[in-house]
Amino acid sequence: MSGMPEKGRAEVPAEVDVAIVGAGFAGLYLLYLMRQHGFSAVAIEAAEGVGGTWYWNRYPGARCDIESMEYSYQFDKDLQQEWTWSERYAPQPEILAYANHVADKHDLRRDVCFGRRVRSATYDEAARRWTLTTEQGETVTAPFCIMATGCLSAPNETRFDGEDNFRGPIYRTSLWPHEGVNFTGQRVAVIGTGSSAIQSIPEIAKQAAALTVFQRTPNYAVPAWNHPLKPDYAARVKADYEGLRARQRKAFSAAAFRFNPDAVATKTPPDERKAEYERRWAEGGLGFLAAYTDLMFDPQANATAADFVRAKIREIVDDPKIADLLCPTNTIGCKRLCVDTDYYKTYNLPHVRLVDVSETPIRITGDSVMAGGEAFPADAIVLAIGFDAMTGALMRIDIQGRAGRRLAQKWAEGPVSFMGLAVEGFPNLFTVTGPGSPSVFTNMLPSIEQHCEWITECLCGLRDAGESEIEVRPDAESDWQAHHQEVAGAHLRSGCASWYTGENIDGKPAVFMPYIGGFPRYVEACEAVAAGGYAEFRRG
Ligand code: FAD
Ligand code: N01
Repeated sequence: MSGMPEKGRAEVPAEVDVAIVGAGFAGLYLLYLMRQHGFSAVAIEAAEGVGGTWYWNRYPGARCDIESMEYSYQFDKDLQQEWTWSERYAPQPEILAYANHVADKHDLRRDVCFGRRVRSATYDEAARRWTLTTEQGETVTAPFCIMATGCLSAPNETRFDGEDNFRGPIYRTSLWPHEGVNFTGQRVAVIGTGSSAIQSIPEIAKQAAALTVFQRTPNYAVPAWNHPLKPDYAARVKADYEGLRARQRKAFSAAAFRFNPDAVATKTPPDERKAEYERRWAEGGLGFLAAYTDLMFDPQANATAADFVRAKIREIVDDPKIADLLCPTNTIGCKRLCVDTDYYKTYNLPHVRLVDVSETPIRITGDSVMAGGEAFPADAIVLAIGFDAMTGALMRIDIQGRAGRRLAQKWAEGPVSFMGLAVEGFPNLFTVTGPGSPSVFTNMLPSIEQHCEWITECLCGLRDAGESEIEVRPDAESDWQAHHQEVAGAHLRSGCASWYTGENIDGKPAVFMPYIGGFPRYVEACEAVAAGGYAEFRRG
């Protein structure tokens, strides 16, 4: 089922109550909620199937790095009980199968128009309606529009000098061929060393005759220790799924990592601290950074964790020069921490090479990748160069709000929004996990569910009040923006160039985009807005 075009709604309807863009986990849940609450809705999706991230990112080794029992919907309690995850971290095909299962179970596909990319969305102030137009020229109008377009769905479109001359195939991890790729016997070049590269490199190395990895900046990775999920563990979780979900809700990142709420790295004796890092390393996963409360606030504390991981890299990698190259020097956790399976070990293989491109840009010729004046022959190239994150998918749609004002103009200096949910000047438009919300700093499934439910409640409230328009007030938006930037300033995560700041994309303004105040604090703020009758919004 996962690779096949799926049957959806054949025609884009002329009118609905709610027009949704995207049919990933957010779009699917929105469709479900709209139906439950008596709104007609359609989701317009560029892909030929549901699943979003998990539809597009089919590269070898792709899997989640939030444990599968947690990286799942909680709105359907039966689904929670009936679905069986096979591994601690579910592989991409299984997550895609899960998205398809949800779509089938709730008969959602009949309201998804697949294979249509929304090109523009325009608000008609007099009619109080949005008109969405697809690349094929179809249109749908609706009083409300919800962008469920994803934080990591717009591939980085950087073009390398000479790319068009290359005679072999060039693959992108974010647009991987559905039929898969067999690299057996080939010389493969991988560009990038972020999470996608770190997951795919060990798998590609298993097939390729020669693998050359081009690294601009090394990344920290902690082991996944992925394993088949033990049935008794799954049964224990299922016996008290509500308990796990409650722990998630209270957790900073909406994932039930083992937090040490009172532990401070700089006040812990070095031996004890090392023992704690060893325990976390042995457990595996992103919970490594939950060891101490000061790790992401105090550079000295952070350095203790960074030193520990660097020592591990040096232990694993045989060649000290390669180990040096692989050791990051920046703050650990500043860029997204990666979770790996045999990543560092892969560099001990005789047919795997690491090339430092931190000083010289890459150039591509007919049969090679050039770096530092040297040619590295390749039969195939894999671009693992990431995404135009958080704003990319939105900015690729020509969104025009009140008085023809464009979102691209409003966000020319970086995104400004109210809690990543609404934007002043764009009435009746909502964004799911938009910039200014915790989104990518959390287990995304609970964040997505929380946004979809908040938006639904808001729409129901409007309908009950006989109102047809809602728009966030400028002062509420700027207050949130100020709070968002203030919180960011205190956090080490905002201190380096990354896709969180947009600096991975040439010309993109450097603004720290996701909200780093934590999931519980954010949810509380959202609930206060609803409880206060949406005083932050103009309604009518
Ligand atoms: P998406 O899944 O991105 O779906 C958005 C959909 O909108 C896409 O299908 C896209 O085609 C469609 N779309 C966008 N623009 C248009 C348009 N103009 N017209 C029509 N359709 C459009 N998060 C975690 O919490 N844990 C993880 O372990 C994790 N692993 C990840 C691994 C990878 C490789 C990546 C890339 C991301 C990962 N994420 C993870 C983040 C992941 O994106 C979210 O968890 C989640 O899948 C997002 O769901 P979504 O529905 O919001 O967006
Ligand atoms: O992208 P990235 P990603 N020349 O931006 C390099 C999620 N995710 O797809 O760091 C040379 O992290 C770039 O170098 P630099 C997760 O949230 C999760 O890997 O900019 N190199 C970097 O090394 C993640 O954070 C999983 O110097 C160039 C790499 O390409 C997010 O998605 C798996 C270059 C891009 O890394 C994005 O991850 C996958 C150039 N011109 C993704 N341009 C899980 O494990 C870019 N690079 C769950």
